[in-house]
Amino acid sequence: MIYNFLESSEDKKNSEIVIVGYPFDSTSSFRAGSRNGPNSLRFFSWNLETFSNYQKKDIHEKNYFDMGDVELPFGDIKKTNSIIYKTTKRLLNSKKKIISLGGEHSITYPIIKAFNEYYDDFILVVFDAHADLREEYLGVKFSHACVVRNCVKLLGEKRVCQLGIRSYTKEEFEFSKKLLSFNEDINSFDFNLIKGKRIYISIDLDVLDPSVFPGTGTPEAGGFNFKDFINFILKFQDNEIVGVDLVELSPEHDISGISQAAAAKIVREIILLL
Ligand SMILES: [Mn+2]
Repeated sequence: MIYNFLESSEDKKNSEIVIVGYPFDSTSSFRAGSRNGPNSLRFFSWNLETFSNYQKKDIHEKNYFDMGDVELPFGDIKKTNSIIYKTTKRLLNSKKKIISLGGEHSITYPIIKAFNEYYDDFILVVFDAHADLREEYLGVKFSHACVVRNCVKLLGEKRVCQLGIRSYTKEEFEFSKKLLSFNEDINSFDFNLIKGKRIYISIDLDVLDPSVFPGTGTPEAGGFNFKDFINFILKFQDNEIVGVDLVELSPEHDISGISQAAAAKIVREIILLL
């Protein structure tokens, strides 16, 4: 049984928001499995109310359409990136706001490439436990371990913020000093840096603490609890959010379902923020 996201509209043409899944996990450096992320998130979304207890609004106030997962050639990162890029371009050209579900974090690069051709001024805000600032990983330039470095090449250093980061090499740490912001402790993030700016938000769900989000390939101790994370992203409600992706949910690493439930609830809040 394949689900769509909670009570999704059937009308793609008139929907302002489109949810799309990219079930790709072929460069995962530790434990693969995020290809099953989008559908498990959809399944768990049916356990949610459409009304947000945080924002006191119902997602039916928005018109959102879940177009399902895009078929991808697993094992071919180049072709996969090209398909993700073209899909994103097509959705942007039809004026959709896009929530992209991974899959692994590598999917963010072709998405950002398309967004950067459509909007030339947004700030990329990345939540992650890992810096992902490597030039290459095991010889693979488009690995999920390099995704933010590749985005910096597209956007420039001063259009990238990283939040919640607690795992990096010495080289990545040195490089991070060039970015607009790089914070392990989110309380030190200066919201003035993005005041009045358009933002794109990329959420690697391993930014959450493994005790609340064990269902991911590369868990890293010392992260956000769920409520702090939701409260933090709600602070972006005054910014124009041009797009969002959620990546690295690997459901087979969490038989309890708490990770899937957390991820689905974050998507509900994101729909209301867009
Ligand atoms: Mn990560």
